Order: sequence, then C-alpha cells, then structure tokens
Amino acid sequence: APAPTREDHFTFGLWTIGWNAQDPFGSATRGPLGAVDAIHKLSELGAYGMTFHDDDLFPFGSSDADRQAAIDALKKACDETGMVIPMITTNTFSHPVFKDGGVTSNDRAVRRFTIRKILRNIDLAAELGAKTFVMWGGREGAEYDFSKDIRVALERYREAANLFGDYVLEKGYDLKFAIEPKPNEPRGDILLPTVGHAMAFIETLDHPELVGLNPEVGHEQMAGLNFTAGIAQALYQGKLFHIDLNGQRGIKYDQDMVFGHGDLINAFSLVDLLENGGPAGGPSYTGPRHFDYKPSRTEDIDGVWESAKANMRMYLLLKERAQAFRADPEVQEALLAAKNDQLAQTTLAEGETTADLLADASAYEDFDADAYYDGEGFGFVRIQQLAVEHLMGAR
Ligand code: 3MF
Ligand code: MG
Ligand code: MG
Ligand code: MG
Repeated sequence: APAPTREDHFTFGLWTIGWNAQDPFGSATRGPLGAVDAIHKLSELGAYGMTFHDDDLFPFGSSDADRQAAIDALKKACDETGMVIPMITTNTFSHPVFKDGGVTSNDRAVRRFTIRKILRNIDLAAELGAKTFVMWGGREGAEYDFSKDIRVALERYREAANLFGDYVLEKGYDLKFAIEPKPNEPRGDILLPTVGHAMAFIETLDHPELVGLNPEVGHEQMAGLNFTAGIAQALYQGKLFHIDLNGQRGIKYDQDMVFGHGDLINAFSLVDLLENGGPAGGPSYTGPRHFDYKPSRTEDIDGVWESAKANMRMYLLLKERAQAFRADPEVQEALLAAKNDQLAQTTLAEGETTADLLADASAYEDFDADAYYDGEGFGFVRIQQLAVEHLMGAR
C-alpha cells in the first residue's frame, strides 16, 4: 500500500499517542507528549489532523493565560505544518466531580458546571474551525439499577443536548454534534450504550439534524454487535458524522488496539463499506478517518509512532484489498448469484398498491412454498471465502 497522505484524511486523538499507559493496575510506562510535538510528528507521518479534549491541551483548572498559551502554540504548529483540527471534544469524566456523570449527574451544580465547560469548548471548536463536536458521556449512567430513574436522566441529557444545539444556532457556528455510544466504562452502564440507542434518542431532540454519531469500532464490539452493520445503518439514516477506528477482540473491557489488530474481517468489511459503499461504488463516508486507540503499555515512544503508522497502514492495506475484491469478476458474479440484484428491487412494483398485492393470487393463494422451495443455496459462504482470500492476498 502507498504511504499515507493528507488526502487520506487520517486523524488521531492527542489522548491516543499521548497516553502515558497508566492503567488501573499499574503506573505510567511512558512520559508525557506535548501537543506541538504530536502535531509535527503526525504531520511527518502523513496524517491530516489531530483532535483533543479540552483537558488534553490545557490541564483541568488551567489559568486563562496558560489555556490561551496552549491554544496559541497549537495554532502555530498547525500553521507550520498544514495540519487541521477537524473535531474537538470535552473531558467530562476524569475529574472526580464527574463521578456520577456530567450532564446527567444527580447533582445539579455538577450538571450546570458541565454545561458551562462544554459551552466554553464549543466556542473553542468554532475558533479552531472544527466541524464536529464529539460528546462521549463516559460517566453518564450508573453502576446500579436503583441509583436513578434512567428516564429522568435521559430527560436531563436531552435538556443539555437541546441547549448546545440552540447555542450553536444562535452563534451561527458551522458545527455539528456527534454522540459517541459505549456500553460500559468500566463497570457502569452508560446511557445511549449503542449506535441504535443513540440514533433513537437523537430523534427526540429539538434539532435532530444537528446531531449524529461518532461510533467506535471497539465500543460496539464490546456489546457483541457487528460494527460494519451498525455503520451501515448510521449511513443509511444520514447519521455517520465522524468515526473512531481501533481494534477489539470480543466482548470484554475496552481494548483500544490498533485498527485491524482486533476483528480483522469486520475491519475489512468496514473499510469496504466506507470506501466502496457509496452510490457509484465510491466512498460512502468522506469525513476524517479518526483513530482512537491506545498504544500498548509495553511500547516506548518509538513504539508509539510505529503503532500510529500501523493504524494508517492497516487502513490503506484494507482499502487496497477491498478495491481488488470489488473489481474481481468472480466476486461480482457470486454477488449476483446470491440475488443481490433482487434485493435492490422494490418488493412491490412501481405503482402497485397493497390492494394490488392482496389481489395477486400468485403472491399467496397460488404460491406453493413447498413447490417453490427447491433447496438451492444463496452461496453466501462462497462470497465470504472470496472476501477472506482477498483479505489474505491469496487472490
Ligand atoms: C473512550 C473513548 C473516548 C472518546 C472521546 C471522545 C477517551 O472509550 O472512546 O476517548 O472517544 O472522549 O471524543
Ligand atoms: Mg473508546
Ligand atoms: Mg477507551
Ligand atoms: Mg472513542
């Protein structure tokens, strides 16, 4: 695969490459990484941009002067390199004050503080030209069923989301929101746990058009769900505003591995969908290819950059394989043999009404299911085998 370029639109969270590898059982294995160094190095590796939480760039509680200095230094690094900040997000989970959540904490003063923290960060997003504002409610939810009435907590979530939408409209910002679902973190059940829950919630908002999703590979897979299928529905409903790419192996705690280092076949079908699933066989998603992973705690800073490169290389390799898969005449023939052309046809003919269908004896009264069923298979296994052979470079 070719080396990554700006046109690939690869972006990384500052919290990914900058993670010091502290986990619940061990202390940090790496030192800090500054935003300016991160921008320069990512640019050198061919990335397009970087994203961050407010607290990644300027520590929680920074003075206004320190905050501004960090923002100015970031802007300068972006100007020097041509890197962009297409998305920013707010940390409403690290400080102990958020231990029962931010916008849905039972404590009203915490909720008011959280809304202010997010509004301040929305202003920063607009200032930096970010187009997407991600909201991951990592501590919205509870560890116990009797802690709170989830319906009331969702009402508070809705209140906050409506307020943010109104604020952006009032200010005239060119900014949209992307909710990031996740089932649990680490013990608590999070509100809006999956793509499906979040999409249903968005429809209850005053301005649903302002709000979409930032689904993460590992988050859906932690719930045992098929990520590619979830992304397909998000695309179908016009809600794929952003994406977090990483790797996860099965139903367990959040692993945040390199993209493709988890469920590789699902990563392959995902890249195929993003790159070849559009109307004319082109991309179905044109936003940033954003990596949200954690370089393993065993790695030093060189290993961090190797893992950053690995994410981009995995994506580009999968893209190359997916293009070969779609171009293979045998694949095209197998897809047709599996009646995919029929799936694309409407079930009722154009202009046909329900009454017409009811009057069509061939559809029911004369339809002899036993006689119709000839035992012929769809050949889906053959398609899957062709896909895996392309993935393996065997074709
Ligand atoms: C946690 C996450 C988050 C979100 C981020 C929002 C710290 O599992 O995925 O990363 O992606 O807060 O942008
Ligand atoms: Mg995550
Ligand atoms: Mg995580
Ligand atoms: Mg994420």
